Amino acid sequence: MEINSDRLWTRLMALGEIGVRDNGGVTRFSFTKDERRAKDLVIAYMKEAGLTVREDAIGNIIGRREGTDSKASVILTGSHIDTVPDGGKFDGALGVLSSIEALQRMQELEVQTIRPIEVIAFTDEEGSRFGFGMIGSRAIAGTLRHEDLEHQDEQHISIAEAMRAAGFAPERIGEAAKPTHEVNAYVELHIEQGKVLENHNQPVALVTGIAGPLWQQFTLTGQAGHAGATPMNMRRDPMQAVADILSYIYREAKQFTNAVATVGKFRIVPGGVNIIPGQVQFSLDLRDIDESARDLLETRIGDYVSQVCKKYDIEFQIDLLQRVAPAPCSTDIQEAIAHAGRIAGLSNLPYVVSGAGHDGMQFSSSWPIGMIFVRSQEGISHSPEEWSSQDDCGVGTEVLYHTLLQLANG
Ligand code: HGY
Ligand code: MN
Ligand code: MN
Repeated sequence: MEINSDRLWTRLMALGEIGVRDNGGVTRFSFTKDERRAKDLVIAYMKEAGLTVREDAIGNIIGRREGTDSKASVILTGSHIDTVPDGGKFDGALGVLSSIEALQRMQELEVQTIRPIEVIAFTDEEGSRFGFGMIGSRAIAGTLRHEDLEHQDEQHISIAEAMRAAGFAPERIGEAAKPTHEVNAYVELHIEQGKVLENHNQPVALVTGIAGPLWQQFTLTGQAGHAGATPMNMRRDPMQAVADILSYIYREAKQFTNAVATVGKFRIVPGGVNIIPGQVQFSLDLRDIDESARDLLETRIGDYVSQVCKKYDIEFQIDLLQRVAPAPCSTDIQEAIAHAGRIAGLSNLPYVVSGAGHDGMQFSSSWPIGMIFVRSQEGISHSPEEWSSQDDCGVGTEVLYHTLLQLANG
């Protein structure tokens, strides 16, 4: 094995300690002190790897290794180091640290590549704090709009305000964009976050495509009232509508082959045991690798919400938080990953569709993208129990190393 899996593992565990909570979950939201500490640790690792390091206008950390042809377009790799609330140590972090490890080994083995390679730790892939994600990769793709920075967190702080407080100038986000001709390809190593690899008893897979997430926020408003003194037939209780809507969402999503629907955030106002809710707010995350199927499910849910709210005399509002198209992975890069797998001693890597979203989706219309998956224990992720073995992380990084060599010399 070319890569140093002990060093990779030590770094993974060290990064995983930043933002860790009593229950073992990791919480590192963008533009917070914990994220800054994590970024500074990643910068130190990039420097140890001999990379030239810079932080761009949106806070992406970029470590660059030069190639022999200074005019050649760059190979990008990396992932994110922000997390969901109470997340794991591997989601995103493994992609950043495995990329650094691969480049550090090239440096130590004095391996030259024609193309330069850049490792990027993208800002805010998860969207956990502001409900709008992948802002670092959107900025690199040149698709992040100034109005996107108006999304607010639960303390009503906008992305732009949080950026300013962290020392960034929101008006300069355009400077982070990479012109399409400057980039040759993007490849990312990530944990699978599902059970396909475990079911195949395989450590590594290659990804054929990434399902597109659609995030909405529903706000239903009725009339708050006394829980004891208000007869059932004299209420405008939004919770009664929500009860019908939630069972419709789960029933309808199951009619589709690959669609998934998740209600992950829920808020009741004013929120008291003896108060009929005045307002109920909930999030909806819809995904499918088939965009038309996902959008059909979205339409059906919207129509149903309208009918139910009419029935219970409830006002409703549906806010779009983010809509990301599903992204195909390049077949050339898939072949390079399959070849790298054989070099690493893995024949017949399983082909997997990613249900989870990733930064590479922001690039799929600008340059070819590819992804390598590493097995997740019991398919668990976005949880303190998220885990991948050192061996699997090592062999995944070995596959990334040989993939990067092929792409950077192609
Ligand atoms: O939501 C996702 O799929 C990813 O974890 N951001
Ligand atoms: Mn995630
Ligand atoms: Mn991730």
